[in-house]
Amino acid sequence: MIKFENKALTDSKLILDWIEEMADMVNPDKIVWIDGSEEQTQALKDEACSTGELEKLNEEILPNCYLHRTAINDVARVEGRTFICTRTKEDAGNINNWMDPKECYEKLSKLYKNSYKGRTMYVIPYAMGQVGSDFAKYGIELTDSIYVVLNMLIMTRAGAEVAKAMGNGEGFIKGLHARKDIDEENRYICHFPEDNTIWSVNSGYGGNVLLGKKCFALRIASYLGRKEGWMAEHMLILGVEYPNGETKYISAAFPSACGKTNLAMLIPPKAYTEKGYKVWCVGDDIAWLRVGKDGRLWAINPENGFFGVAPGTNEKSNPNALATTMRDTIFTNVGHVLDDNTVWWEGLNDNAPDNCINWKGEKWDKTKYDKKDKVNTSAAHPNSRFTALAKNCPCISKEFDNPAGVPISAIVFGGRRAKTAPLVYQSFNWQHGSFVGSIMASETTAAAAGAVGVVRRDPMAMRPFVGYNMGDYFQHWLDMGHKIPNAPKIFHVNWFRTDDEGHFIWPGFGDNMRVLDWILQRCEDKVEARETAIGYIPYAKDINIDGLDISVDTIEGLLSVDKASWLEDVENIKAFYAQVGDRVPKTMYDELKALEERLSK
Ligand code: OXD
Ligand code: MN
Repeated sequence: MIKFENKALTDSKLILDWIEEMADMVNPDKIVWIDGSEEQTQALKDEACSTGELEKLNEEILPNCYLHRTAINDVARVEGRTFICTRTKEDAGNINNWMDPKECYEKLSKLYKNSYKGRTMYVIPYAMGQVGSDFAKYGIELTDSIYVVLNMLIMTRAGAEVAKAMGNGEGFIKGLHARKDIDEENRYICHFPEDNTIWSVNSGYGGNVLLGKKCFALRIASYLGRKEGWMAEHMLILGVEYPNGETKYISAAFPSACGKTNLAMLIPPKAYTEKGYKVWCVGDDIAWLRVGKDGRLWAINPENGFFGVAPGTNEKSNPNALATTMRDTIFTNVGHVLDDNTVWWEGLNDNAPDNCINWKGEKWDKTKYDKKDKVNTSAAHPNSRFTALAKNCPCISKEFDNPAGVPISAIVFGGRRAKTAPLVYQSFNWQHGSFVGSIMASETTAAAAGAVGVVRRDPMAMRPFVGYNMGDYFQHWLDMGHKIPNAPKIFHVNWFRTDDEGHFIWPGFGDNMRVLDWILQRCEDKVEARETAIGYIPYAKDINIDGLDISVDTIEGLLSVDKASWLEDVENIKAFYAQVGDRVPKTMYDELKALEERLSK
């Protein structure tokens, strides 16, 4: 019989047998259930501080905030080490790494063997979605890391209540994480969608080890969504409140480094706030979408917190995110300001501290900072993070906890394109909108290593997160269109068009509200649009530029469609579809052909 340090939170045989099986393999000294209580959470924080895993920050300035540093070789998600282990390779598809499940279980079992020796196994029962709602799904993560426990307590609803809601455990997601040696060569993030299982080993970095997030809420959930007729998407959800108090909801998918968290927490420009417009954040990263009884698409944010990128977050770019991090937050790999025991990151303000420990744990020399070598010269790692509670966000929507979710009026796709994509366009219908999502792309920036301006296709911003064959995922989007009588309209935006000197033309940030305004007007047939080869484009006069130092001519330019560069893009899309392989639906090829024909006219 398995022995726990504290009272087991379930008597489900299914769950207890599985824990026993895992414990037999990893061989922990102790097994502790995470109940979510204040007392247990505080005791774990104290323990982590005593071992150096966490450092307590200034209680007056940053109450209940902590700092953690990961290993230097373990600072980001690792797509190359992430596997989808379906029985056949075809079911994982060409875009995913695949391993045979049997082979993978065997390989990882060897790595896990006795890996918890001398350590504690923490058992975290957690929910993605509001406990008890139709959307909610449950999981248990076993981990040997207090950092993981404390992050999961922010990012998910976790603890005794959840264990109770899990009942006999039917269908729960089985997650096993072991820090082991943080050995890159033996780092694996493996998903077994056919077994509801996630195994992660040799990492301690958030995206690889907070198994509720990318692993469950996107990879496993996308697989379940296809099977069960719903969608798990890499989307923010926001609500635009009108002066009359009515709120309309938008979900939006962007690849990383396109300002998703900023858009989710947008503060509208004066021209709007003066009239009484407000924007509310429901989620900044993941949306689960289901067809409601009313035939509309309803969305929840299955998470409970934000795992946001710190650098670049400041009073101007995202005051709401900054305010969210001022309490109850775990900072990872940011600079540690010794004078007042606070944190600092590049782009927080102009006061780079003199007396600072960098993300590697070394004394930081701010005079050596080199924009071209941020990883080695900055105080904070470029991918340093804050883990913060959604409920601490000043603009969190009152619907955040609503188990029914919010009805979505518009789905927005976006990418970072210097020239090709206009500021905004609307797809002709759901099928064409799905095609628009499937051809999403971003150009690499000077900030990333490698060539600048290389187009990376990232369908629906889900390239690293679809838990099955990307071609089948496209088909699932098309199929969903037939199941949503009152479907959202689908749009594409691009905040990143540049002039000939490479400067961004559109101001972005809060001014993106002006584009959301047009989008919502289109959803209600309140504004006309111009039909073009790629979709419906606004008349320049219909983008509100009140208070903006931009002319209607500039907007006209931002909305222009250069057919030659689009035709070039068509070739790139053909190559990408070929790479996705033979499960790309014929309908998508038909849409591509139709686009090419319209462009060639
Ligand atoms: C994230 C990501 O951390 O998309 O949200 O990488
Ligand atoms: Mn993300």
